[in-house]
Amino acid sequence: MKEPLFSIRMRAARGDRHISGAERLAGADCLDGLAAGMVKRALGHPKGLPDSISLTIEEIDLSRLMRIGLPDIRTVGVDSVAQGRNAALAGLLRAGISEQAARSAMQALAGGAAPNGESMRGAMLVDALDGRRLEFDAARGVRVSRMDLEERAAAVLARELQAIGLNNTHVQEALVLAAKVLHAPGVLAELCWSDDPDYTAGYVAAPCLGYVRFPLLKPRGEDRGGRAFFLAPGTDVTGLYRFLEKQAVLVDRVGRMLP
Ligand code: PML
Ligand code: MG
Ligand code: MG
Ligand code: MG
Repeated sequence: MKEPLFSIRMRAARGDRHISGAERLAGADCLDGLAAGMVKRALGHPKGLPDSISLTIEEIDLSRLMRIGLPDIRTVGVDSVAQGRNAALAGLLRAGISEQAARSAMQALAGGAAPNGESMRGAMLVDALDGRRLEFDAARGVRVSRMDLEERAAAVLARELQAIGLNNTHVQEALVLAAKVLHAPGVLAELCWSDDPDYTAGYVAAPCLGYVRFPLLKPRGEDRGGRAFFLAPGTDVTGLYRFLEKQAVLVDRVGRMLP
């Protein structure tokens, strides 16, 4: 990527309802095209028309850029939402999350984890043992920011996802986000299902599991969804916010596509 490197990010909302967000890292010559694409994406979102779209562009300190790889990716076929959620629960238990914490996070995602009963802008933070919510602001949560795929890795990923019929923006972006989250200090696992009404898939990611997808974690038409990051008890939450929101991360290699 060309230097200097910039973080460009978009957030779209209608009132206190989160509509859409996007994150990229890019050289100056790409910023106008990316900005136009992000505005178009915000205006065409299935959650409806936003009444505000924020775009932020900031130069990255390259001396502090961190390079990481993507987790391995696997899809577990399920026939129903109940089966999908049970399989996701089993994955979280294998990753060392307590049943109480896993169930309460799922219940929160299903019921709208923000105080207004809708999806949060960012992710919830959940104590992996007792299930307590640890984010500082329950409407906002923590937004994972300042990460992207390096160009060569993006080309390899697109080719490999294409071969298994999964080359879409949801999967690509979720993989990059999960990669950063799995490198965050104190995070033991992540649970996500989409807040987009027409996208029913989600995943559990953990260092011991990789990125495990479930095609059905919520009913079609449902727009409540989001992310929960499970934290080892005693995690420095302020430090974790700093890492997730501020540390620039470039993903420069892909994981394996597992059967
Ligand atoms: C989102 O884009 O709203 C999150 C999508 C999570 C699942 C992506 C996948 O299909 O692996
Ligand atoms: Mg999104
Ligand atoms: Mg995540
Ligand atoms: Mg979404």
